[in-house]
Amino acid sequence: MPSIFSKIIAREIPADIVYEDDDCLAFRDIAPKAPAHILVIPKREIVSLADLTDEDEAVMGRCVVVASKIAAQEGLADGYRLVVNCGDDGGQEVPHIHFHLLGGRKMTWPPG
Ligand code: D5M
Repeated sequence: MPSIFSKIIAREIPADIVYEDDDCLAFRDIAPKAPAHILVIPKREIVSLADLTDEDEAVMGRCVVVASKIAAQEGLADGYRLVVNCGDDGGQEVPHIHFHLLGGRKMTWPPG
């Protein structure tokens, strides 16, 4: 089932895109929770971590490498956090798997 992120991939709705390749897209979160808050997504429609299969291994690995490169581009030399929310208890709202890249401030632990 296409989500709002599929519409961003298709350029049907606008987004502040910071990176794109054949497999991944990254754009700024519309409701940032940190000075830098970027979402990195596979273009493939995967709902959540709970839906991953062996075929998704390469694209998910690619998303992590992309997040690392973006963090460097954003100047997050003091560190950052890469988060995936999964399902209701995990706080996932958009049913298209995504990494939250958060940085630019000191993070707290544990998350709420
Ligand atoms: O996080 C879903 C995230 O997606 C949340 O931080 C807001 C963000 N979001 C929702 N719609 C948009 C658009 N249109 N552009 C950019 N960012 C968006 P979750 O982990 O599912 O709770």
